[in-house]
Amino acid sequence: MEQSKLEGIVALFATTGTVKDIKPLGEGLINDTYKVTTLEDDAPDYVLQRVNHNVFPDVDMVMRNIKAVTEHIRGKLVAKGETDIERKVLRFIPLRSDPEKLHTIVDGTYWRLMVFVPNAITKQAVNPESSRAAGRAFGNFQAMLADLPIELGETIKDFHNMEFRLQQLHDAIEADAMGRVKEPQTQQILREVEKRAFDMCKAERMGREGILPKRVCHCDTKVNNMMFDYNDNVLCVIDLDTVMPNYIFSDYGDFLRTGANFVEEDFPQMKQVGFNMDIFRAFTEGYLESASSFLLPVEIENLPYAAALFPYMQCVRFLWDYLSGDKYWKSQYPQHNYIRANNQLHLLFSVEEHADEMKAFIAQCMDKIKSKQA
Ligand code: GN1
Ligand code: MG
Repeated sequence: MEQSKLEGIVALFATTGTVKDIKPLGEGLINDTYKVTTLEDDAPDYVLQRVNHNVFPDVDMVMRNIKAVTEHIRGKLVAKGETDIERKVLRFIPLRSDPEKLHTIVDGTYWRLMVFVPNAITKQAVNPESSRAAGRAFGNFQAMLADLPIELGETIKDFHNMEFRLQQLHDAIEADAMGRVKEPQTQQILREVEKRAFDMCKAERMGREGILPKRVCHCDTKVNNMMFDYNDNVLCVIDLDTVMPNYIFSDYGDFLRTGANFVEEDFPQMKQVGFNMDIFRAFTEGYLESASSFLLPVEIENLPYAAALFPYMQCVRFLWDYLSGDKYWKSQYPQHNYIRANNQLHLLFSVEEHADEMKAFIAQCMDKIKSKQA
């Protein structure tokens, strides 16, 4: 997009400083992101973002959620006497024309502006140390939001609803838009998916029975959705569009799906796909340290289920996109979404092999936490 047009959009927000330049930032596939650099040393730099309203149809709801969440977290940090708050929670800039509003619409596209977190980095991969920090940070994020006084909106309806994702897959099989259903490779994955379908929908059943609560979750707890300082400490959680009420399994499971896979989610050599127990142990320890204070026994008991659910769900979602014609995830070659689905299935196999070990480790962590409290 032209520089002058971007500058025009930035000018609608109540910024300080003079814009020096605006350049594309990051590799996000969903929103378009730019870094806005200012001339003055005492003025912050900013991040300008066009929100993809095909993926997030109700941008007003997204921004209402984000406002509630960031203000609540800021309040908690202030109350705790935290220093360096500007690096520990995102700050969105209101419009000059309306201090209550955090986004604007230009030619039918949606834009928002936030302060650029200085001296911070994102990571694509983690080691046990940063996984422990990430576990603590996501547990803390949920803990800080546990007493949010308003109910957040569901910015993508049924986003992590396993029954809905299976229905979507079944509809895609029925339609068979690409003629891919009959492929032996597709059939092989489908057999594995169907075998586990009932068990994997356990969360929805427990929800209906009233024994599993929804809480405020991040719902996209990928490694690269956190900012770290140069010493591997987590500063803050970013990419807040999907923050919504969900089962806590979302945040626990999706981190492990991305962080504990030995390879990237589209790596094509299935032999190298696998679940890294060192990452699992470190993340789980960190997460339980900050989240065990509010988690129910049913949530803790089912963490190994969560670790399996997310590779399974992502396998179903990638296969759905493969069968429907690769419309949701950008694919670089015709089999890309199939490879992604197969990769996630192999990750699931590996998680399943570690089920007993995970259970024992979680019990051990809880014993340690309880004996510290006693
Ligand atoms: C999408 O945009 P990104 O990469 O943060 C997707 C996640 C998937 C992920 C798989 C809104 O996340 O749910 O796990 O791709 N986000 C949305 O790579 O669908
Ligand atoms: Mg992201």
